[in-house]
Amino acid sequence: MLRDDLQLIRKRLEAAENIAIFAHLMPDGDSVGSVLALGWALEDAGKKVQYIAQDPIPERYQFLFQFIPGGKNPFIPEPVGADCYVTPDISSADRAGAFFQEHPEIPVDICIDHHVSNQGVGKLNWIVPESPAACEVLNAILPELGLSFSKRISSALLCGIITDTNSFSNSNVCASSLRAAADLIDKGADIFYINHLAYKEHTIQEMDFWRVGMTNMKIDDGLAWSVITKAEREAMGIITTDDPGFVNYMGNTSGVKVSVLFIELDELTTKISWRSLPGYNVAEVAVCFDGGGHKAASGATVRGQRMTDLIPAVLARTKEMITRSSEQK
Ligand SMILES: [Mn+2]
Repeated sequence: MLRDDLQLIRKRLEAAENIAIFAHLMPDGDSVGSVLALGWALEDAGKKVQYIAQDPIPERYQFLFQFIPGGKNPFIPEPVGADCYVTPDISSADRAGAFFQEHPEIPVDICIDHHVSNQGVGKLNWIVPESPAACEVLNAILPELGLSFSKRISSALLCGIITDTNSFSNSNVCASSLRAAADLIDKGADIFYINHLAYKEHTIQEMDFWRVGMTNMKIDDGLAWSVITKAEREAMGIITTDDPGFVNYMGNTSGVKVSVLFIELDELTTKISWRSLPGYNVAEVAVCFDGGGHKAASGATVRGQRMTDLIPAVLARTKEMITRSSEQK
């Protein structure tokens, strides 16, 4: 990746008039934050922007909509008549939803990302795998794209950095993340407020999710894992398929190197999340199940198998990685 690529991205954005920016499926704080921040910066530069999300925006990130006049959710499921397609925080085109499969004639023009598994989703790509958040990547390049900051842009970027780093506690947090956060505070972002709403605060239903997750949790030789079934989610009245941070919490158990959470979405679809301590690469396990992500935080959505059939295979692969990595130490 050359610095020149940023100039090409800048020129492509400058040439566009109507830009569609995609959140990923099951959007998280980094996805919502990066889409809104880039969109708002482009609107400030006079562009028409379409905010695209196939899945609903979780309520915890909707506080960012207060920065929109009228406070209305700007996300729509599909773009209409855009002339430039941008995917921040998206490691493969299908993570944007069905749109690019249904419209093979439409390319992703620009991808700005931080996933190590990203092979280059866009015609133009700016991928910084060592960065803990797409919002941190965007924070670093906005000036070079000829775009400027505002209070709301800074707030959206800080939301993404806080949520993707678990409030600056992940192993991938580096000095640059803290410098980025400090700059964003200087530019008007309220760190207490954003941290509280986007990260710390949990609904009663989410607390229920943790309670059921704790009840189902098993600890097995450096591995903590748990399951939330569809029936349990329905009994709790949980509509979203989001994990409200429980997989991270399991990883705080003494002696645990890797935590895995299985969420049954329906009879034949399971969402898997992995978290790990440094030295244990869960991305390589996630890839075996058509997932992806980072060394310390990965995910996969497996279709066509019952969760009960899938769990032993996932645990075996994960344990194999733990054993191999422990031997290398
Ligand atoms: Mn991200």
